[in-house]
Amino acid sequence: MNKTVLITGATSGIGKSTAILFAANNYNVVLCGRRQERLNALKQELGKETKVHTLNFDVRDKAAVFEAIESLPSDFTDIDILVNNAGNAHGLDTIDQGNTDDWDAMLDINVKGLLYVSKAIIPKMIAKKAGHIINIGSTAGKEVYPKGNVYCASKHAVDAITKGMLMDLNPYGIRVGAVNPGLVETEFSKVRFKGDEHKAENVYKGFQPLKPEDIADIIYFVVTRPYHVNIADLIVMPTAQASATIVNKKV
Ligand code: NDP
Ligand code: 8X3
Repeated sequence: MNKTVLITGATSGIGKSTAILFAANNYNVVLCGRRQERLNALKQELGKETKVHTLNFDVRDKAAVFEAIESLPSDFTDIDILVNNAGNAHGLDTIDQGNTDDWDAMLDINVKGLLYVSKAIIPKMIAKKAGHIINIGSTAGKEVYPKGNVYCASKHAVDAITKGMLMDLNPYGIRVGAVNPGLVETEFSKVRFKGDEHKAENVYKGFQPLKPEDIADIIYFVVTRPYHVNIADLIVMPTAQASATIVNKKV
């Protein structure tokens, strides 16, 4: 029987590439996000290859998260793999200049949203004593960079939550790990800079950033190791990047 993967933030970037790769490998896929047109389009595309279900909810909305997971049709309730990927940076400001709505968004989406989705799915994994949770952290969860303050805090929280999940779910044979990317060219910077395409493009100029497909490949690798192998933590950066602030740009 095909395994089922639920991916949050599947309408764009890393989540979308991950959905495409898992569908191509015959996993049943649950696509989550808020942009319905994108969910529909991806369902149409991937539905040619595998079973696909879409869930439209905002991870910040606790009730909506639980309702959405409860609404899964029987073909999709048995979730083998959860990819907690939904998230973004909002703004890039010094702590004194930071916008409190941006702070709320980052902590509510990247931290609390990840917790709500996990809380809705973990009991099902505990009941069957099986499952695999991949949290998408960041190099921003391993180090702090200027003006990154609250985004870095949110990803440090993901790092801590991943470690806690690993410990707490250990008795049930559930695998838990984080994939922590450096600079990946997605809509991430467009969201961070509130639609300013010029600022967003500049982030990835002068070097070869990671592509979302690179991260999807790694997630797929992590998931397809033999059961006794759990990749608990993994950092991946473009070759041109050595840390959050050291990028070998040729411009
Ligand atoms: P994108 O902006 O391309 O994708 C973000 C995804 O998250 C979208 O599918 C979006 O869907 C979803 N999302 C955002 N907010 C919400 C919300 N409130 N409720 C539900 N879904 C939401 O960025 P990436 O693919 O780059 O980001 C994916 C993850 O990777 C994030 O956790 C990010 O922090 C992390 N990351 C990214 C890096 C990068 O350089 N790009 C590096 C390291 C980590 P929709 O808008 O339809 O809801
Ligand atoms: C995304 C990578 O360096 O923009 O998490 O914070 S960075």
